[in-house]
Amino acid sequence: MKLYYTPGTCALADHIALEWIGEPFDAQLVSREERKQPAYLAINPAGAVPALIIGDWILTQNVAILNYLADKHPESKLGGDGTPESRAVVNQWLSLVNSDVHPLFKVWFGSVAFLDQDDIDTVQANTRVQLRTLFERIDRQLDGKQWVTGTRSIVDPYLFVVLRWARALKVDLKGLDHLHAFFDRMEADPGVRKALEAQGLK
Ligand SMILES: N[C@@H](CCC(=O)N[C@@H](CS)C(=O)NCC(=O)O)C(=O)O
Repeated sequence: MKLYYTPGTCALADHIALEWIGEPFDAQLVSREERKQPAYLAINPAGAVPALIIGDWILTQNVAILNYLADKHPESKLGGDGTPESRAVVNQWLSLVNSDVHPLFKVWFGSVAFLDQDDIDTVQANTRVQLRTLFERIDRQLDGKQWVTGTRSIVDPYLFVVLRWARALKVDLKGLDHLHAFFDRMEADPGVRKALEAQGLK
């Protein structure tokens, strides 16, 4: 099994999940430039990471990969406790991170490519507000919990990744103490540390 990643991207979520699961895998670094080259486009025509190769099967899209890993390893309980309800809750929060939080960063970075500075400032200010609102919701969910759904799941590494981005961009996370405590716990987690070190981020 081979995971294609660019350091610090959303592929870090899969990297952490693989460390938690403990199945042997190769981590293959792909640079920004390499993502646009024919060799990588043959793996993922979108030129994006993550991509997971299992034998001669290629799987792309972060939530598909995370769900596949959880389903392949039910003993990890990263997809819930086996009930449809717990699975639905995992997917509910996974969707929030993947479909609501993550795309705001695409807007943030994408704006730089085609807008003038005034418009970039407006877009980014608006994006900060929307991110704050979403992180407030996740902070409330984490009240009294170590993990987003109550037990460790594939949601947590993806949340950790977008939180790293938010902190790097100095999104206002003031007072979101459950979120900060979650981030600190994740940073101290052995599997997370191993993935961060492997990606040269520690
Ligand atoms: N919908 C894709 C998006 C993946 C994605 O946005 N990957 C980013 C890194 S976090 C990337 O490789 N972007 C490069 C590009 O799209 O050109 C997924 O969820 O896997």
